[in-house]
Amino acid sequence: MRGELRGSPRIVRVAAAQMGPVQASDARESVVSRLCALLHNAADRGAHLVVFPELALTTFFPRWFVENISEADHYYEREMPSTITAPLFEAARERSVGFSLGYAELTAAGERFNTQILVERDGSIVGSYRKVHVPGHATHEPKRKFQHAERYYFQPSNEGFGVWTAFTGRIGMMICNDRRWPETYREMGLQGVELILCGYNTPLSYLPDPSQDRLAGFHNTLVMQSGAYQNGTFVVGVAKGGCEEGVDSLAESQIIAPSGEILAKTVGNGDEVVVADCDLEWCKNYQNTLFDMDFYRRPEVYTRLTSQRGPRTRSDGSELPTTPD
Ligand code: ING
Repeated sequence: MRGELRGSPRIVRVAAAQMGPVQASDARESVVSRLCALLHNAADRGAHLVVFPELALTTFFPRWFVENISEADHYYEREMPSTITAPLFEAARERSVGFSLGYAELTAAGERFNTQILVERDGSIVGSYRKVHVPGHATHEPKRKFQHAERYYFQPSNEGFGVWTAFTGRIGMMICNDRRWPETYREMGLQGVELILCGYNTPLSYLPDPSQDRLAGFHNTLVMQSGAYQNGTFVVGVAKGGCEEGVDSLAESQIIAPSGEILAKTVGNGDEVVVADCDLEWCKNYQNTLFDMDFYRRPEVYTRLTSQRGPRTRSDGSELPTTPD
């Protein structure tokens, strides 16, 4: 075990820039103005890096189903930046503040991803991440009060999880449902991640099991605190909250330390900035002791983690039929 604890500080002042709802009628220009105001607010408070929510530029359009998917094309970005989003990049350069932004991506090849980018303090795009764990459903489910048809509008990325060297450390990204899966954090933990940036749009009602609704906030913070602690990394979760097109969505954006402690948390469900000084050296206190992976992990024993998608046995021990991959 390496045992080395935190050395001279490597402080990144991070801002969680939570958004309130974006209604379907809200023009992108007005949304970009809100994002710029949030960035300036964060910059005024000395932030180096501003984290925005998932699908920050539009309303959460997977709540509706359209038979002809090209009717939804206007919700996607074909280029980043575009003339409409350029003001955000300009504001970032002007204030020497980096940011992470979630948006719907439509590639020249016609692929549709739920995407998040990392932009350095000079306005250059450092990296791009496409959502791996796509929740919800792929066909119209008319019985639902509202759809969650992400599997119709976005294809799951096969690119996995990246970690980039920027902002004096190792920065990773994940999007919304990704935060509920421990594999997400470990894949980045095994790349030495020190700060994971996550945007989310989470309705307060989970139609497949309403008994989970009262636990939406608890589950949100549970998974991010656990992921942070178990990988010795900071985690920043940023919501698009409030009542969006009649759907109440979780807010509770927060900045979490490698200890699992919450350093900052929003109190409203609208546009709101919270800031925390993240000393990336703090990660060493966990990554080089209790969670020294090179010393303690047993990948030779974890054979099921990548060879199986789901369990092979029922609760009575009988074998499940193997599903074709
Ligand atoms: N949203 C959800 C999330 O994982 C969901 C999926 C919806 C979970 C409703 C619980 C309740 O937070 C996205 N966008 O992944």
